[in-house]
Amino acid sequence: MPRPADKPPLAAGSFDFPSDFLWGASTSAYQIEGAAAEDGRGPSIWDSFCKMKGRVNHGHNGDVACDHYHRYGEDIELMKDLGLGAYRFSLSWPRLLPAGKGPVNPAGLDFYDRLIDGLLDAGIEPWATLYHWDLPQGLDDLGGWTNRDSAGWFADYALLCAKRYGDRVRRWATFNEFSVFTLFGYAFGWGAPSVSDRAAHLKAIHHVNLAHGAAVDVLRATVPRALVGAIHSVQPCRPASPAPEDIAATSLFNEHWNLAFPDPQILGHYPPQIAQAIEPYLQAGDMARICRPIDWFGVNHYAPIYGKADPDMLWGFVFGALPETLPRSGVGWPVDPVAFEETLSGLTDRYHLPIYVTENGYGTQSADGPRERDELDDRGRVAYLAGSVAAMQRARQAGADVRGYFVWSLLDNFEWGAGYDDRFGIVFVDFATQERILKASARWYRDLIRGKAGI
Ligand code: IFM
Repeated sequence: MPRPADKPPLAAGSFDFPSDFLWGASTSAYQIEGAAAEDGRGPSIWDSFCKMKGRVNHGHNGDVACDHYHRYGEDIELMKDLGLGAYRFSLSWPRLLPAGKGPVNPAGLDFYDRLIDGLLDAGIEPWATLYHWDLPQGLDDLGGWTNRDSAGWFADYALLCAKRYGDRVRRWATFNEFSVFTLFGYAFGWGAPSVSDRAAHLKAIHHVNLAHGAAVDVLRATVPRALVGAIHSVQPCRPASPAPEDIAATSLFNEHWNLAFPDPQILGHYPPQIAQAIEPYLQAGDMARICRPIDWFGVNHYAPIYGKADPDMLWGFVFGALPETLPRSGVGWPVDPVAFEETLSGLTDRYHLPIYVTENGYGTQSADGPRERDELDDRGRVAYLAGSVAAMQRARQAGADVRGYFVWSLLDNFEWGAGYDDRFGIVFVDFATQERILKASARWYRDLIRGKAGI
């Protein structure tokens, strides 16, 4: 098995993607929209989480973020300038249904009309994600994803979106990164709604799976031409050491991170260790409700995970130390393009669906002040993205059915618990003035899309 360092890089200019390969960028509502208390938007669990002391760096929040709610026109112009074929955004459930269910917010509906129409006018295909972590607080008050009724709430929300936007939006994703928001929100307690409880976590996993299945049915029934998918965070899980306890912990970590959602949704069963634990929450017919045919697999990939045993953690696993030899991104994540290549090939073999890379990107950390300008010459990000595109090309050449790639992210934005310290954008955002400036990576991506950049 060749080690990462032994893989020859592709020669510059050996770029070999078909003309219909889709190049895009992704964002999410809470991370960029701002206007948190404007035009009738209701509170989400992330608004609440940000108010909890010490949970988000510097007490940052998404109240203003990139002010995309007001500046979406300027942002569409940026996308047009970059030559994006598609833009993946998420719809904000609390902006559309302020309490999560019940009365609809007309101003919220109008906002996404304007955004979608603007994208279409610019020749950019809108890809809508129904859920990127911003559960309405009103629903969390009723138990959120731990309440089995959440599947029905989500189906009703999906119906509202499908009816309103289905005439213009063909590409739909039910959820973004199922495993991340359930693990962080209900097991580790590091994200909203900040719970750490086994039963709550298992219920959340199962109900989110049921919600996915219900939404797929709603989308199909309402938008017959819809191409429906789901977006999973897939990162190879490797033990941080050869110790048997680290190997065992990492095997469970892998089931939770990589398999707990796509396996039941596509293969019709939970992975073995989770299947046992989830049994008490299963009702007759549930697996058929979850396993609904979908059209594409969305993969968000960044870096491999190194797992280790930790008896103090809820499930006995936690993130372990990275091998010393592995290069790291500006936020300390491993840089390992071969892991990406293997992930793409592995997904094709396991699920046999067309694949879209719906997130891939590189984080940097910058302090406030003039140092932020260093961000503009983001060579580390260019190298990472070029390495990813080359890995994707190798995977395609080996038979992986990868049809599109969305960089994370179009803009620097609210990076959850890291607040605004961590920047993933190819476009720099000066949060004091809301000025947008193309970084070197944005110019490189534009050239790549035009077929002018080497990888
Ligand atoms: O910013 C997040 C995004 O919301 C989900 N995927 C990972 C990104 C970087 O951490």
